[in-house]
Amino acid sequence: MQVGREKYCPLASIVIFLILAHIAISPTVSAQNIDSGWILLGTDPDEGRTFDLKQIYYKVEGNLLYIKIVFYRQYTSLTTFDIHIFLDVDDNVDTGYYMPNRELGADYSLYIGNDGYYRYGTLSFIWKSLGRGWDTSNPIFAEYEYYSFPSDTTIVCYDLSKLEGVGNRIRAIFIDTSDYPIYDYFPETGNIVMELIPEKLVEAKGVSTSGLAKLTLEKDRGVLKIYPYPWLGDKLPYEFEIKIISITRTEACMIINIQMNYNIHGKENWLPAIIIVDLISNKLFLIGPINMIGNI
Ligand SMILES: [Ca+2]
Ligand SMILES: [Ca+2]
Repeated sequence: MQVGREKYCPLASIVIFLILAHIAISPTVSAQNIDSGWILLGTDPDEGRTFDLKQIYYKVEGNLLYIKIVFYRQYTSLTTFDIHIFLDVDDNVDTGYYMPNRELGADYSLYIGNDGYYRYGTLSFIWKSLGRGWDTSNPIFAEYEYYSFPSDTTIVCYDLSKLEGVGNRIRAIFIDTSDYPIYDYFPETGNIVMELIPEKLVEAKGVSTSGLAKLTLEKDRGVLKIYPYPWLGDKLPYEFEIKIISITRTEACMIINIQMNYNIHGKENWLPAIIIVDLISNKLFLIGPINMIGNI
């Protein structure tokens, strides 16, 4: 495929400056916005334990991971229930605390209830894995915690940027240890996955330096279509493949480093580019071999 020669657009640097300035002054979303957006990880049967895991939910907002646990029976104090959650944040069984038969290498463990109350006077905390043991000298604390007496629900929220090695998904095992030594596990076997990045990342329509543009990004790849002849509608677009290299998320924006196949005469020619998604104004900016401004 042949494409026209692109000119470097100095507007791009101005756009980056304006976006970064905007990000710096954007207010953050309240961490206490806990009423919507939950994803149900699963429902566990009532196995007759004192509280007993019933439903586990999670959601991701920017760098914040929320976890909500619902019991079959209500608790009336923090000293009576005790939840342990093992988190494989790099999705790599070879790093962290190895859990046999679970295909899980737990890089962190999250404690909710009795352990938090007695050790730190909090609802919850996280310890990092040292391989065989845990780094008890550097606990990580929640950004937001919810409990109530009596209640069948508890919520914790952690800043993922405080954890090392976080990738696109977290594998986890939830254990209600309140009836020690008889445990209630979720899931019963294997592990459960919390996806941090949705399958469909973002879609935008707008204008580029070569015509109308449509950008579609999935979790690790995407495509940019340029329509140089608007009178043909969506016919005969130029298509550029995209590989997603890294995604940095905040409450206000996503900064996505990509490689774009700027193919000339049918030869592969991968070049770096950057996409900035302004989540406040729902605008998208692509700065690379082809520039684009669009609405998401
Ligand atoms: Ca259960
Ligand atoms: Ca791991």
